[in-house]
Amino acid sequence: MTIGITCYPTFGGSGVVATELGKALAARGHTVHFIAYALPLRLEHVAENVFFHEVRVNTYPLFEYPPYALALASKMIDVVKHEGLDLLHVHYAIPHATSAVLARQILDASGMGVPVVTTLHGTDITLVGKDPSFKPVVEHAIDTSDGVTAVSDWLRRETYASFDVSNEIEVIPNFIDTERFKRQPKDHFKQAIAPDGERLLVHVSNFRRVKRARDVVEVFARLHAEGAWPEDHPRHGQPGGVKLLMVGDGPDRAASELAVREAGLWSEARFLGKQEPVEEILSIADLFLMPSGSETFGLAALEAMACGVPVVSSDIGGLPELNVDGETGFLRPLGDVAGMTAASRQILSSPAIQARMAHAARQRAETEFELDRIVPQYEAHYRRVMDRREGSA
Ligand code: GMT
Repeated sequence: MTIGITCYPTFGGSGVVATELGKALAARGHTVHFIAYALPLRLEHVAENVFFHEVRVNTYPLFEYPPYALALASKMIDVVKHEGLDLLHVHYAIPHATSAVLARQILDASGMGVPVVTTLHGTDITLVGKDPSFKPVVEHAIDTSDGVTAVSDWLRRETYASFDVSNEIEVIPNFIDTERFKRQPKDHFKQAIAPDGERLLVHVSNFRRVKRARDVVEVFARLHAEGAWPEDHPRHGQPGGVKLLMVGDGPDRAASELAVREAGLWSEARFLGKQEPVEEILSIADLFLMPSGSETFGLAALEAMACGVPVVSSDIGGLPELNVDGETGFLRPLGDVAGMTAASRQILSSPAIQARMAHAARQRAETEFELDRIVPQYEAHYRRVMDRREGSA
């Protein structure tokens, strides 16, 4: 197949999923054309069957708001016509799905229309899309897409509950390359960060409010005060025993740093900023914290699990479909910092529990979310959508 993929190239999990999907499809012999306003971040390697088409929006004094959605639709039309695309797959409904159905409508007039698959990821449904300034347009884009997928069953249900749509939505979860994301021997790195055998708490996010990074700091401060040395450590029962690594950057980073300083724990924590490859950091982690206020799937937690790291997360959104309470980590109610602290201490202070959950986390990533298991679900979805459209022509 020759597939066009549109995504946000620089921010967020939807861009990562779209880019990794495109790379995986190319590795399976398909030709992939990325259409976006910048080169997707993880599209670092050149391949003979992967192409990138940049969408440029001309500025004009009249345009206080450059019409990106229209420039994108025009570029889609151009790529469909000249590269012979079989299908357009857009990630994140706003405005990508609308641009794609517009492009298809224009191409249909000359018999060149291709099916449009829309994948719903997150705030396109849970936040931004619900706003009255977008809602009717999002509903139209979902209902007129030829295929719609959502990254969790929770997101599927939420879409039906919040929007007046009737199109079928197939759940295809996020996926992970377990060859890349696996625990690597990084003992020297761990020794440098935690020289006295402290346990390592890791958080990876874009530090938007919704990630609740300050809850991470609060859990860390409580653990530190109450002591999180493992039960086989000579200092078990004393304060300390835990270090914090904060990975990523965004609006809440400064406030989180301040909270660490105010807690007097600056020497026990490190804010590393944006990091690639994150799997090297996850390889020295003992626990991953994701106290998010909203999370349709939780790709960062899946990356941690693939690296054999148990997860303590909130129990909202799609997280219970990923993190199994008492097995791969613990789920606690949103904002329950005390509960998350107790759950974290249970894992960090018992080497046996930590090892059992680390193993279960890796197993779950491998058996349920491995790339080779999920990518064929997209291929099958594409085939169904193409057959349906051919049948109705
Ligand atoms: O919607 C967002 O806040 C960002 C969004 C994105 O499109 O990058 O992230 C979402 O998509 C990821 C990939 O499907 C999911 O793993 C994340 O859970 C989800 N983020 C939120 O729901 C906050």
